[in-house]
Amino acid sequence: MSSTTARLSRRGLGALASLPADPPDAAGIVHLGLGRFHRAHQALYTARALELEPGPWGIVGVARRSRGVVDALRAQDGLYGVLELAGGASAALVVGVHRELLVAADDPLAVVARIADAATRIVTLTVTERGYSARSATGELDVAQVRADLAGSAPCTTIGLLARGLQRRFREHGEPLAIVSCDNVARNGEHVRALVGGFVGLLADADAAELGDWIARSVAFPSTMVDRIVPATQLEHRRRVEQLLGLHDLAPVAAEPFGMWALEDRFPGGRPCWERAGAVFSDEVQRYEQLKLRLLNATHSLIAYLGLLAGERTIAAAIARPRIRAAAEHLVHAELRPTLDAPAGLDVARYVDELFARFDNAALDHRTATVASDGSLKLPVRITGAVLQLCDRGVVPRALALTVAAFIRCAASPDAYDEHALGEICDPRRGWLRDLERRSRDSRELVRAVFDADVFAPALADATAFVEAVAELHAALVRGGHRAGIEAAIG
Ligand code: CS2
Repeated sequence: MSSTTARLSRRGLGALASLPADPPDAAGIVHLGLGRFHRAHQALYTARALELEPGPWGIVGVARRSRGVVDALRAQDGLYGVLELAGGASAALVVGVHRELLVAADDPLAVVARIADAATRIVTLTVTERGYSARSATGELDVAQVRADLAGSAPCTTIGLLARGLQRRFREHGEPLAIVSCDNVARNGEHVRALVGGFVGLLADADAAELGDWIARSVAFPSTMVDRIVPATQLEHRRRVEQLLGLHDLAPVAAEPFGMWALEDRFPGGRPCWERAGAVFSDEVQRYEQLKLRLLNATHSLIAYLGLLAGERTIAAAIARPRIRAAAEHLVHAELRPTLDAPAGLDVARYVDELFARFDNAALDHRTATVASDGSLKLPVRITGAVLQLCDRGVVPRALALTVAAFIRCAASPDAYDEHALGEICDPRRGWLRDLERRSRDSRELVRAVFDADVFAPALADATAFVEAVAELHAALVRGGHRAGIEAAIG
């Protein structure tokens, strides 16, 4: 990349247009989690909506810890490029919808103050499955993770920041607010409501009960389904953005052209006209969410784990292997589709065709190790409902069992795939899984121990036939790698 190219900035934009054209003059939205997904999804929907209908909706972007992205965006007047990659074609646009940028770890009380500010009407979140301080098996608040926030005044967890921000809001003026999770968590609105409620219920403050009542009356937690594949930004993506913009961008994001956002329309303080930017307001968000978490995310996980075992670095390369494709198609058509109630008007067959074309998008360079990371938090959300539904009908879903077996194989066994070439999987349970594998005599013992721990819901541990299928398929993966696993699962 050329070091002589001018830096992206409002002044340097020249003939390039940014979206929206004018910098936001108010900040009605606080967003926690300034990662790539936010920048390529809600921030872009907001920028497009503002372009079509101006309003008091700039974003205060809050990174949890990462000073890098905040420094980069500050240096560029909040601007960044979004690179859309469609097969051979690519296009870049400049987005500038952030009005202020903060790092929560450096200045938690400023974040609390912004959430409490009467001008803030919406708080959105993309903090990943990890960011909710919840137990994966039950979804309940993991009190150990928020203990310091319960005791102190400068919170360091998302739930602590939200609860302390609401407390101050309640004490200062009591204006209503919407808190909107945009993470891949089932019934994400309800989930955050319960976690914030759990935190407030443990506060020792004299007004804690009144605060709880006020939250019930004045804070909405609409559920949402978010969708857009946003890979880690690779050097090639950066080069392309620089070529297309003619400016050097320190914080570009690359994304597929596809995007989808379904939300419940409960915004007591108002909202941008996101529907004009393509979002869908619906009473069937749970159906959208289920469809997406199962068809896209569960299948993504299967492709990622089998891909690692097959030595593939990217999702597109993994799904290009006929056996892996067959396993993914079996999972989608034979196991997941029969568990879904599609939202009215959504053509599932078309969605699935488009889904496989999205997985095939090689320009994204979407890494298998990225999708495979945090499986101990992702898989419970992605597979549990479908497995239980199918087991209730007397069917043992073998491709879902293969997904879990391949996760355990990749995360627990140091020799399962070439970490050096393909990248390490990050997972909060990785050390524990490795230790468990060392101590287990065989696949059966290992898999049983995983289900008996608090990773998956207890109901899954009771689905004996499913657990046995996972153990059998894990043994096949150990014996003959991904081929033997797929063969044993679907023939
Ligand atoms: C992926 C998701 O990394 C993963 O686990 O399955 O990030 C996926 O790309 C998005 O949910 C797509 O909307």
